[in-house]
Amino acid sequence: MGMLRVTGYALGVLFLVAGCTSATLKPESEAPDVSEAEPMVLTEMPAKTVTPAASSAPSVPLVESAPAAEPATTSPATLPPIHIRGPMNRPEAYAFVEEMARLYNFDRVQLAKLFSQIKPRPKVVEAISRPAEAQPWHKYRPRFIQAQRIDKGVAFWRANTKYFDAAQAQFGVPTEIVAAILGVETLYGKHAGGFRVVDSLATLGFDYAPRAAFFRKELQEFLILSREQGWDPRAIQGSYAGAMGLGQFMPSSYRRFAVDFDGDGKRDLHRSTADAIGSVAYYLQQHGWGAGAPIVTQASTQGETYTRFISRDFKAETPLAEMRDNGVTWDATIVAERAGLFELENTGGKEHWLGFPNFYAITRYNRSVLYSMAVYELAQEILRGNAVRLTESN
Ligand SMILES: [Ca+2]
Repeated sequence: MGMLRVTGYALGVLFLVAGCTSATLKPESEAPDVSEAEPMVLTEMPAKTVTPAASSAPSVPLVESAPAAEPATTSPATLPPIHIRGPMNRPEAYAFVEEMARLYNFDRVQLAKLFSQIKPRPKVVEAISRPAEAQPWHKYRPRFIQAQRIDKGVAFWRANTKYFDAAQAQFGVPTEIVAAILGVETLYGKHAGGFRVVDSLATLGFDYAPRAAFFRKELQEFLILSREQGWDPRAIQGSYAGAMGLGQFMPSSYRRFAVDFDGDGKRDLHRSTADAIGSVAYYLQQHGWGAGAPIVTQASTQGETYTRFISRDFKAETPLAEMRDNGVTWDATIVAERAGLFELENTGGKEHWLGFPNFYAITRYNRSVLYSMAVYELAQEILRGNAVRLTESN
């Protein structure tokens, strides 16, 4: 989740660069014609077709290093060969499909058809290689703390009060925080991403070595999620990194944290605003959000020993007494036991801030203090904007 979206403009470019190689690597005479128009809902194989390997293969070989053998030799002898056409006709893709069949009982012939329709997108590798979080705070901040995002946030709050109130009551997460996350992620659903999730995840899983294991795991999760939800996996869109819906949930998070908050029996983060609101609140609660607890506050520092608390990997685990003993001071009215210290490069120079466990919970959404700070500040602006509207309407 997080900054995982690009403009629709980029999409046209990607179609042009997609898949124009390796069409002739495999004999195609036995492969059935692949129709993109034909509906595809992933099905589970009857249990008896599962090979004995299923019960003894807990470890999942997801890393790029070991090249898989040709499909004819990886397929158990009792199963007919499968054929993947087009750019995904490569050993790692065959190995992935066989593994999905073995571990999760997918129909390998059906998955081979799906893989024949995957269009790798080299642009998503470029996009993920230059994250917004590489900027200093004073350049990052204006991307999200803007009048349009604040005004739309206030309107979004007022249009969905019923669900925000219910989410706050049930999960303890304030409305403005949930609204700000949806605002930062997708401008309240306006920019939920125009990439086919299966294309993005396959591209990153097979052609982006630094995080190949992560994205192959997400591709697995996406296929399982598609089967659980009854989706045609080719019809699901998301960000260039495979994040879906108003709150930009990655497939694994969708499976674990999406909730049906409007009671229609479906967990629909693409179309249901209520489900998105409830799911973001539930996600934060499950990552340690404490109702009414502090989030973040600016601090002052003296001396040098406080620098030991600053690390790239933010955690809110240092006892505040220890902070105080090392020259850190802050708003004395705040009641908390532990926090993490981080720095922001602002226009006036370096600032120090204390993030509490609730701030840490926001970083579980996107592991960046810049991201979490943007969420916090946008939330405060939405809160103020809503208060003004309430005053005006009375
Ligand atoms: Ca629902």
